[in-house]
Amino acid sequence: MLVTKGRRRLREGAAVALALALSLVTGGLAAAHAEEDAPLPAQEAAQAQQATLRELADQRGLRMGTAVGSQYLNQADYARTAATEFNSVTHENDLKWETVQPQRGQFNWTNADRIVDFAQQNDQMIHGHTLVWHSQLPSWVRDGSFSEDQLLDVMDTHISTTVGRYRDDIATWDVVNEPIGDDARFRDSVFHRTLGEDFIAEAFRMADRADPDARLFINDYNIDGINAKSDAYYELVRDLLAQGVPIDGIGFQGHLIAGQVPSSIQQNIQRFVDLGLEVMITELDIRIQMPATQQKLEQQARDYEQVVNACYAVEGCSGVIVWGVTDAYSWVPDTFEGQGAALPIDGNYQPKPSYWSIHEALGGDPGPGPGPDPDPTDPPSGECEAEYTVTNQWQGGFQAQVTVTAGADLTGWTVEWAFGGGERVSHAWNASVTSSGGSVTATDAGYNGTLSAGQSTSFGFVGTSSGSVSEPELTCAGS
Ligand code: 9MR
Repeated sequence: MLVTKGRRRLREGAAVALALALSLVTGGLAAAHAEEDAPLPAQEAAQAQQATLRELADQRGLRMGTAVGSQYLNQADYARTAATEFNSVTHENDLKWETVQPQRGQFNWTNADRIVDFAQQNDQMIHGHTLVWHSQLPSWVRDGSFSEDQLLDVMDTHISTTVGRYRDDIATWDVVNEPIGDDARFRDSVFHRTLGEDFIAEAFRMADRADPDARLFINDYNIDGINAKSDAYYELVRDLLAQGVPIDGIGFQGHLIAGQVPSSIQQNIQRFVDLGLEVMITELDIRIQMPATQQKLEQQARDYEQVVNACYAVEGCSGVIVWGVTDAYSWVPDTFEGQGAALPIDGNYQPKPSYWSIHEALGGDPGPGPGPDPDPTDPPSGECEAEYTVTNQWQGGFQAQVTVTAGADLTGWTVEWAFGGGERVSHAWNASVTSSGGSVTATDAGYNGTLSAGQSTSFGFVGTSSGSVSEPELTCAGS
């Protein structure tokens, strides 16, 4: 592995956001904060207090980001939701070449700065998007008829000025975006036509010179699962690393379709991590053929859960960025006729089932559904109950999730089981897991130990199997 630069994980400030306001389940996300001071009956208030996605992600040191448009930041619901639910922002369009340098040498930072200021006011990370891309490229570059040296100079000016300006503000960058097409070959662009594939290495070197501390990513769509295009990226980044090119990560954009999440996503993340790269899901949305029925929204929730769990299961996948704050402003309906509802938060800032499946995957409450009934008037009869679900399976391995529901107010819990078919836990999250042979003991991870009667939390793990994968009997004890 040839990653030579220091790894800059989450920014300190953004990871310490535990004092953020709590949101209310019932009133929607933004409305919740507007009503923060309104009196509530005690029991209702206890039920209503939920950690935000941001708080849960901060507790686990993960990125939970969103794409943001500067034109919406003056809307209170939008700004409040972007700030409270996410610990990272990405400029959806405002940092692209055509916006920042529409004419040669004329830089305009107005909209880009608004988002940087917003992120700083809210102690959020920024994932910089994007420096070299064939699209949203001004015509003076696209049609410029530059020589090799001239184009390198044009790229260097753009990259060094942009990265240099935000050197203290932006810690991770999509340096090159979408250089390979769905045919798994280099995409035609002014950069590739003029410089060949070397334009990629050159762009990374330029960004590294402008900010040697920044973590530099290559980014694309349709590379979430193992396929010809992600294979081409695997070869490409392996070559770049072998040449000593300063590349730190790969972004899987994750523009997906409900019901069609690639089953190999976790293995695919793992193989890039094994090369020494950081993986991030950079632009997640999962679109639905409209109208969005409850059934489709629940399918979408399972899909979000699959993607985020695939990331959380691999050490080296640093988190997830969803491509928009609310369905109201998603790019999807404008691009795919008849499709939409692709984000976890709807057009009225209400949490959707997919919001809750992410919430649960992060160790929070599963919300009103899908998942076990969280109705606190009907808690299990003992101290707690645990439900075991195999969420993914492949040759030699599987992934499982266990949901613990409290029957009484608890300050900690322990779940035990014995595997019947030679399975073993290899890597767990949201619980501390010890094994002796096939006997497993899982205790809460501290932050998810306190549950009131009827409340649930989940943990998960990746396991190995030598044959069948069974669903064992669980016992759950509280403290
Ligand atoms: O969401 C962006 C949309 O508003 C723009 O019109 C579009 C222009 O190409 O770009 C969208 O964002 C893209 C991102 O920058 C790169 N990956 C694909 C995203 C969706 O098209």
